[in-house]
Amino acid sequence: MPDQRCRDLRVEYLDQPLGIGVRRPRLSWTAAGVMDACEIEVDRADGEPVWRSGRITSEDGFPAIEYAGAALGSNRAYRWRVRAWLDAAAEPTGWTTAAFETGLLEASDWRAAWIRPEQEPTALERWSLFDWIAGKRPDSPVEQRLRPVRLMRQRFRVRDGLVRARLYATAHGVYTARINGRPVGDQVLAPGFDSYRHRVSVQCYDVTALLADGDNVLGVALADGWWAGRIGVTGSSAQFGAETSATWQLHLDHADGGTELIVSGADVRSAAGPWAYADLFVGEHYDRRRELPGWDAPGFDDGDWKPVTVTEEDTGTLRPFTGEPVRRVLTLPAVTVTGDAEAGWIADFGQVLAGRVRLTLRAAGAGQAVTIEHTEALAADGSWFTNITGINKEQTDVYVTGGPGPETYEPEFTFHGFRYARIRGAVAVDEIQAVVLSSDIEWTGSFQTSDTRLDRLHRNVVWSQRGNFLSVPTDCPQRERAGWTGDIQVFAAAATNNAQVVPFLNRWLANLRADQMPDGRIPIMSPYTPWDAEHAATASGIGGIVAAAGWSDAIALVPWTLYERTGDRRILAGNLDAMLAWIEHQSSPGYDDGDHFGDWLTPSTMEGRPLHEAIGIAPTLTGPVVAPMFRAQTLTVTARAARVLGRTELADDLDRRAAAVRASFDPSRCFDVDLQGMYVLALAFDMLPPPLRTEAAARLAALVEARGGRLDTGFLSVPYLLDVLWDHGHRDLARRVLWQSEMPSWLYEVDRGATTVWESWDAIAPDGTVRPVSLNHYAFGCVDDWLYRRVAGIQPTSPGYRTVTIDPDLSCGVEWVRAHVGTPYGRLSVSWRRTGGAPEIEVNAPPGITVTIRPAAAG
Ligand code: RAM
Repeated sequence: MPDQRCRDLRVEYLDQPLGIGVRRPRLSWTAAGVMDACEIEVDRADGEPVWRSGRITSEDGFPAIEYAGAALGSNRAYRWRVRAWLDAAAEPTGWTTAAFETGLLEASDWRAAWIRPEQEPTALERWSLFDWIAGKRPDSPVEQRLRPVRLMRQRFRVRDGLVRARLYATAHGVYTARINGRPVGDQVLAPGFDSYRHRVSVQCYDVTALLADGDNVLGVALADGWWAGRIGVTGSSAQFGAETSATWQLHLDHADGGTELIVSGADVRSAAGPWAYADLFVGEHYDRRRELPGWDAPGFDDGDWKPVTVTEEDTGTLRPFTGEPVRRVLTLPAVTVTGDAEAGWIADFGQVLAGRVRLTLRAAGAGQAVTIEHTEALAADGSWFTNITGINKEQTDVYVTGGPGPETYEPEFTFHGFRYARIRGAVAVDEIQAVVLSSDIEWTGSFQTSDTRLDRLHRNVVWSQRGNFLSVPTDCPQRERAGWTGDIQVFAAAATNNAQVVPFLNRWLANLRADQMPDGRIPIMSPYTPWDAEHAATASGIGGIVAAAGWSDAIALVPWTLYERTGDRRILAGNLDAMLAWIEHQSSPGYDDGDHFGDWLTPSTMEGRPLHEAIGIAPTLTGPVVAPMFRAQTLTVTARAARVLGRTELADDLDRRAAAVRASFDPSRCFDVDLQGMYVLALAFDMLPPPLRTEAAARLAALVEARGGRLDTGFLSVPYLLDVLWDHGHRDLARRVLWQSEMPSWLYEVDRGATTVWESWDAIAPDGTVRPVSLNHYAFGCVDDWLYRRVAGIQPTSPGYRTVTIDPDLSCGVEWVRAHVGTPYGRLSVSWRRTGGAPEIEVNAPPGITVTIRPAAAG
């Protein structure tokens, strides 16, 4: 008898998480058969039972249950176990056990104060979009404008009999914490990026093994990060505050039942350390000679360190961190190193990525400066060139050697978007690696075909997802690094195939809701900084946009996508009010004709024009058309959400409003603008009366043909292009667009050696000229969803893959495909092969999923 027990136990989608902040966590697993019922038991770690579910059935038959026992306490460890009744068997399976821990759930749990190490405030640098376009730059060098990372040190005693210790810590800034000389965990850039005015994530670390009986030291290094450093579209500094601070509390549990709390307070002392400065955008400057050995351990003399100031900063914004932290997820060796000591060594890591360089080097002695610059592309002739424009986007690290002999350096408080690094300095470099940083999400999908170009396209999308799922979903990891709502709106579906993105996107959605304005506006970026708001208020045109069609609609479309792929209604429930408030703003007079980004970066509107001029055309031309279309779509999607949540009257009302928007939509708007994207969206969002649909589809096909089978869609329409062509009988054209290798097209990028998805199709021109745009933007990578759905053929037909149609396009131009996705029931894999004779399709579906196999007819 095979082991039938439940596997892959998860709490809030995570494997044995610490410090969760949810009072009724979602417990889930995979089952070895169709689950008729299940039973769950949850105990405190000391054995005290808190929940006995008895035999229960789960909502919709998913192997997932929301905790419904006694209230969970703060900072508690729990064990839980589950067994299931499968395939109509009379007896349940055996039990499977896992664990989780809660964080600090109540505001009153936070006893510690915010403390501020002695510091000069960050230089206030406030730039506008206009300054960027005008090419303005700060007039003093970085060394004069940036300031040292602060070190903080707290001594405390631990009595014997310690059994469990949890450190809760966070910062207005970014920090690393160490106890007795050892790091408290492997997270980087904690606490991550949040809309700090509203919420600041608190990390929870298991530090039991780091503590000793008697004297202990907690050391915290604190840098500017997203709080005070240069960030965002404008590269302005101090967007949340000009001074950094931190707060922490260490909970100690003893064998005798006693507990103790060590909190950040006036006893902490501070000093500057080896970092002359550290900034997420500019880079960091580390001087090994200025290290203070032993500063984070007992026995160090901190007599000349300065006291810290206890501040009145709000602790009411603190929230337990949810999701996966940013970690070093991969290390890549340099593929080639060229150049010489004088001009600099250029390392090529063979891959555009987000992260930083780790160097092992030797110098003749102390005090040798080494600079590390970063770029995503070299010029056509192979010479050094940087594609990233903007203010404060230097991406340059400086390391000063500490002595002869090998030393290893990796920056700590910065990251860069790059493929190449140039290293200059009078040193011998023994080893060069790229350390890849990303939110450490669980990668649950794969896609492979007989065609290496299609595979490369898929891998490029995965790499862009990796590089831009870095604390929040960003547009790009080198230039703005901002949580642009439109970018994730178009990419969310593709993202779900590759990875379990719910925890990551749930935290971002919490930020997005927090950023929603009292009048219902959902900002174009989240986290939205106070400077973003101030800047928008004084700017005009694109720079003055606060909320926009297709961007702000992320509040409805992203949760809906997550629901479709997971069946988790809580995602809808948690966002419904925010959707409704957004709808009210969207319905206000003048919305459609306000400023929007429109079908952003539509290729034909950009051709032959300088970039700064070209980007304004699609917004003006297409903004007033896409606005009512997204208004209708968001009403429809919100109606669906309301219906799922049992709010039938509300759903009916929203449906009526959606129908009214569609009825009043003037189809001639699409025909007047006459761009592919307008027809695509009008058809995808059902904006046209039946007779005009065929006409619009025919016009779309004619436009694609007229451009030689090339797409001419911008950000908002590109996710729907291939589906719309396919659904309206233009299957061959959809295939042609996918396989197109002339610019603009996905495979053009692949043929030009792309290793990530580009912001703009012409980022590298046919003659090799590199344009000053990002090479790592996942938005156009939304086509990856088509690869899974149509090339592999995995099409969820009900929420959470309860029913799936396997409907691959066997005429898509490849001989075989192998793909899999993670579903709430477990891994669903499909492979098909076509070699002359009858096609073979193999599907491996976990129990609980109903699969229909229906390969698309050729044509
Ligand atoms: C660009 C960003 C992003 C886009 C906005 C409108 O600068 O990189 O991709 O959403 O502008």
